[in-house]
Amino acid sequence: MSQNRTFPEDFIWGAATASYQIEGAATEGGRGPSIWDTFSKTPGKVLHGHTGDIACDHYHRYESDVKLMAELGIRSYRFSLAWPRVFPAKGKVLNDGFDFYKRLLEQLHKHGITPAATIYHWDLPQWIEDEGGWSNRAVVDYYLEFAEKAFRELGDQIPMWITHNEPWCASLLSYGIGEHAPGLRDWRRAYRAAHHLLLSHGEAVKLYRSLGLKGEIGITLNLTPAYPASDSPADLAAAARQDCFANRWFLDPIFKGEYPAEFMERVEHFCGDLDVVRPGDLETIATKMDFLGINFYTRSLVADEPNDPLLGVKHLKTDNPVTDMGWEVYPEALYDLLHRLRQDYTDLPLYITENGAACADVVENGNVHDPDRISYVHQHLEAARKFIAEGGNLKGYYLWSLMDNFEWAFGYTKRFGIIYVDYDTQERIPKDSYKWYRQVIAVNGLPETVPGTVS
Ligand code: PNW
Repeated sequence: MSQNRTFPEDFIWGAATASYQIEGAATEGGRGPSIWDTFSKTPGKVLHGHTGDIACDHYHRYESDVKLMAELGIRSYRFSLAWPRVFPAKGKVLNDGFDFYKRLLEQLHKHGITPAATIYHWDLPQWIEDEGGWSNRAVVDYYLEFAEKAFRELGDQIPMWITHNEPWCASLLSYGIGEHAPGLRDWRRAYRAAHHLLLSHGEAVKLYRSLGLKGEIGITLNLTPAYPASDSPADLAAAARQDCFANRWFLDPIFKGEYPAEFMERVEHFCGDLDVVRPGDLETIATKMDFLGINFYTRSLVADEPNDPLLGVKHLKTDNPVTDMGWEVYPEALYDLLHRLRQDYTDLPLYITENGAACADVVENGNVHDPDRISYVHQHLEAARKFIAEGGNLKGYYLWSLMDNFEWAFGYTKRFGIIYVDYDTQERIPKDSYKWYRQVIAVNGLPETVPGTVS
C-alpha cells in the first residue's frame, strides 16, 4: 500500500525563496535600490505601504535559517541573487557584492544542502530601469555581466542555475498589467521586455557552457494551464489565446525557436510592431538547456469575451476551494501540464521550482496550524507522483516558500511559508506544514490521507 506513495530514491526535496522577499538589509554592503524598492515606496503600489527594507532579516539570520532547513531535511535550497548588491549604480561594481551568498553557501555546504540559484528574481537595479529596463535591449548585456560574475565567483559551488524566475511576471505582469514593479501599463514595452528576458536567458546558457562549468542550467516558467468554459468553438479559441499569452509565449521560443505566429499577429495588431526580434535571437533563445523549472499555483478557466481588447477572454470562477490569493485549487492541472510538456515540448528533466499556498494560519500557544496548506501541497505532490509513476521525468519539488515573506504587491499580508515569521520580533515558528513536509521527506513519500479532508 505505502509502496505506491513513495517517490524515486533520488527525488530532490527542496524549498524556495527569493532575495527581495526575505533578505532585508536594503542598504547594507552598499546595495543600491532595485525597482522593487522604488515601487514599494511609491504610495498605493504595495498593500499598506509595505517594503522589503527589513523583510525576514534573512541577511543577518541566514545561519539559523539554514539550521531550520537542515532540520526540515531538504536536500536542496533554491534562492536568488540580488543584482543591486553587486551593481548598485551605473558604472559601479562591488567586488564583495556576492559575499553574503558566499557565507550562505558555506552554511548550506556545512549542512549538506545543495544550492540552486536563481540569477534574476525581479530585483532589477533601478539604474537599469532608468534606461528603459527590460524593454531596452541594452539590459541583455547588463544581465550577462551580472551572470558572468556570478558564474565565475560562485560557479564551482552551485550545481544548479536558474537564469530567470517567471519571465511572464517580470514582463507582462510588470510592464503590461502594471501590478508588479516597475508598474507600467504599456503592452508594447511588456512584449519587448519578454523578448529581452528570453534572449538574456539564451545568452546566459551559452555563456555558462563557454565557461566550462559542470553544473546544470535552465529557466523557471510560471505556467498556468487555460481550460475552456465550454466546448463551443468560441470558448476553445479563447482558451487557446489565453494559453498563448500565459504559457506558449515563453515555451514556444525556448523549445521550438518561434513565437506562436497567429497570436503574435494579434499582439502586433493591438500594440503596433514590436520591432524587437533580430536575426539569430530565436536560435539563441532555443539554446539547449539542462532542465525546465515549473512554478505551478493554479489554472485559469476562460470564456470568449469580444469586448476584452487584448485577449478577448473573460476569466470564470468555480465552486472549487481557493487559497488566500483567491487562486483556485486545481491539482489536476499540474498533472495535465506535466504530461503536456512531455508530449508537446521536451524530454528534458523537469523540476517543480515552486508550488505552495497562501493560507490563513492559526497561531495558538506557540503552534501554527495550517491544514489547508498541507492539503494543498499533498494534492499537488500526489499529482506529481502520478506523473512520475507514468514515466514522467520529474526530478524534484521545491515548496514555496520556506518562510513567510514579502509577497510583492500584497506586502506581508499573504503568508506562503511553512515557517511562520513574526515580523515584530523576527521569531520563526515551524508550522504544522513544516512538520508534515519533514515527515514526507523522511519517508520519501506521502501519507495515506490528506489531513483536513474526508477521504
Ligand atoms: C511567484 N500572478 O509569483 C513568484 O515566483 C514568487 O516570488 C511569489 O512569491 C509566488 O509565486 C507566490 O505569488 C507570482 O499574478 C506572482 O499570476 C503573481 C502571479 C504568479 C506568480
